[in-house]
Amino acid sequence: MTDSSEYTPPSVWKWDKENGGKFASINRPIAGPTHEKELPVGQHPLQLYSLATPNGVKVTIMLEELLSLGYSGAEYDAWLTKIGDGEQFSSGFVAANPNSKIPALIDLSTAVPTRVFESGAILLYLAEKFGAFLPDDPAKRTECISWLFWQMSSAPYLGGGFGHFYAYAPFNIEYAIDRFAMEVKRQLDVLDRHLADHQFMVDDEYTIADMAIWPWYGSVVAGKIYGESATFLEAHTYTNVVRWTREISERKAVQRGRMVNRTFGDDNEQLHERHDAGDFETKTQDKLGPSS
Ligand SMILES: N[C@@H](CCC(=O)N[C@@H](CS)C(=O)NCC(=O)O)C(=O)O
Repeated sequence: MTDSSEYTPPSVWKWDKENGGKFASINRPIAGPTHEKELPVGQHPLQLYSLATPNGVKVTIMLEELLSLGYSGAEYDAWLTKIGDGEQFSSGFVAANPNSKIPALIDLSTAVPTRVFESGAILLYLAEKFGAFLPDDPAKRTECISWLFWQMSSAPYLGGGFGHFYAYAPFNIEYAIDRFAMEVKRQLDVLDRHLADHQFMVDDEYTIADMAIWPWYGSVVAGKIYGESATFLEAHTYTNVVRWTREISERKAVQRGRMVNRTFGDDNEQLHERHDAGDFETKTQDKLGPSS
């Protein structure tokens, strides 16, 4: 590996397994399983295989929101997928998601089990299955889906672009950080202008669009991801995003959802696996101890 200013690409790219990047041990240029292992299956209709990254949290928030509305069919087992250990490359996980990324959902309540992958697709699937958090009115529904797709296509610039080069790359590349900081600030401004006269992404209706956007952009303005990035991006200046972030953070289902499959942060906020609503009271890491 060389400093970016010295690098001339060869005519054909070759895989350098030791490229020094934070995720070098799991990144590969090929798909498919690396080992045979079935996924565990619990008692509930919905089986979730995930981790509490922003993409994972979208789904656990949705499930907790559905349960808080009384949809018992949304009961779920949340199994921890340790992506740092390559668990997303097991044969069972690849059968659930050929893209080997969390989150992956299997719905056992259908005649034949239904697999759903891609967090946006999972939100849409659950919203349609339960008839919740997706407006019925055609214009509002379209607005909701537009914002959902906006998030899915925009966040890779925030995570894989800005976050990677600002916080994870083995050395700082000014060009890359500049390029992606500019784009993330533009995206924050898109949200800020919209939220100036909308309580939520779709008027005053809290929907799957908020659940998709909050874990990423709410984390930035709350200073929860990528080190000092909130200061670097002057996140506090996006006051409407800050207001919306705070409002969503106060929801009980959101507070529960962000704890599920969480393996970092305070022990009392880490619920590695969730198999029952009571687990929030009895199975967080502060209750189980560090080795569990
Ligand atoms: N577009 C996908 C992205 C999912 C994704 O990137 N998941 C990451 C964690 S946030 C992952 O599983 N990474 C493991 C890997 O890349 O091997 C979604 O929204 O579901």
